[in-house]
Amino acid sequence: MERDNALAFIRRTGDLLMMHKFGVDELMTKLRIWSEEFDYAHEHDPIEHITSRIKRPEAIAAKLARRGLPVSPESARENLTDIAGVRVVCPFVSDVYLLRDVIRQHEIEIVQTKDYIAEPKPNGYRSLHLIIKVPVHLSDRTELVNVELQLRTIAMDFWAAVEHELLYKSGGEVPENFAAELKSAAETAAGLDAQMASLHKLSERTSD
Ligand code: 0O2
Repeated sequence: MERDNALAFIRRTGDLLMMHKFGVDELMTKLRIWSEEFDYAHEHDPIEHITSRIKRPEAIAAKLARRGLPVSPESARENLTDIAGVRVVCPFVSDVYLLRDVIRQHEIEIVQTKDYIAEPKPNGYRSLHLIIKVPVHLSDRTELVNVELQLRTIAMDFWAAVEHELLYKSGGEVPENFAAELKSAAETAAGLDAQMASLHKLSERTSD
């Protein structure tokens, strides 16, 4: 995209970005309430930590251009579902699905589910990805905002963060057995999750 068009696009994305920021704010509030409530009522907090990001206008424009779509805020609203992203990191795999069920219970529409825990990506990446419609209550109307919610365990998050760092640093040039080593590390992380789940069950039984 030439420079003038890029600048015009960035100037026109204000409303779009603000609405997605509100979507993230609403979802973060809900998640923080559930976190405190579970901790208080069940003595177990299913949320270890939460992060969020709003896609930068340059990244939005680049993604639309890559897909051969019109580069405009209207096109971004219509075609992209990951402008707002929230990542929830949980102690246990069971917490990931517990939070998914809480979302369902609240009748927050889940428009897409990618369960990379049940079916990891070929490189070993594991996480549960949901695209949800978060209601944002404005002063005169309610808008539904798409948010990409990624739910994963601490072990999955550790693997994903390091894999991202390694691939980013290597600029795509990776040694021959790199992919196999990374996949093996992902399997080790999955093993750790399974071990932690057993310990969790054991500790629940002993505290009954
Ligand atoms: P960022 O900066 O995290 O947003 P799509 O986004 O729909 O065009 P895709 O791959 O079908 O593409 O979406 P998917 O599978 O839901 O994954 C999107 C996001 O998941 C990525 O966002 C990453 O955050 C994360 N992700 C997916 N696969 C991997 C992986 O192999 N390794 C790591 N570390 N993260 C992954 P973005 O847009 O890449 O970046």
